[in-house]
Amino acid sequence: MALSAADQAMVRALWKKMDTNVCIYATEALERTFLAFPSTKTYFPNWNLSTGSAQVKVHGQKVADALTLAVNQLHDLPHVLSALSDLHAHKLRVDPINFKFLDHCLLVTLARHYPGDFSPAMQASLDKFLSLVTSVLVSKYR
Ligand code: HNI
Repeated sequence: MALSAADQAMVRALWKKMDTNVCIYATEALERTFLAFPSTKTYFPNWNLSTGSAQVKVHGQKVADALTLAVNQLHDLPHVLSALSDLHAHKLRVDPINFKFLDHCLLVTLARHYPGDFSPAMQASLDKFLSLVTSVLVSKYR
């Protein structure tokens, strides 16, 4: 589903507020995902996935950068995320259900850190944004 102008404004406003902290929250979301949905850990064999892990932090930075890129190029997500889409579908073969788990944990993390901004409308806009990113990342499965 495409984001309305109001959705885009909501998402951009929160991203602006987060500034360079996006990586901290992406890392927390990954930590939550591994704890709340342990089956997600199978995609990272041999990693240290415990809370505070340096490996997860490095990965959180990569996920954060990808999401920030998406926020900055909302009009062109299929193009912007094309390589990541190939990676997750063809190489990593991440089952699409896992994206819902991570998206959920991203929402929980942002709600926790920005309670004053997390109105129902903000939640809906972020949910649409994450669903849109997910739909692109899983678009190449066949
Ligand atoms: Ni994902 C690698 C972004 C969801 C499993 N992932 C990446 C990279 C980015 C990225 C960026 C690094 C690519 C590179 O090094 O070239 N991943 C994203 C985004 C989402 C997402 C934006 C959704 C919001 N990834 C998921 C999910 C899983 C997942 C839900 C599985 C549970 N990703 C991986 C794995 C790798 C990965 C596994 C490879 C890690 C490595 O370095 O070996």
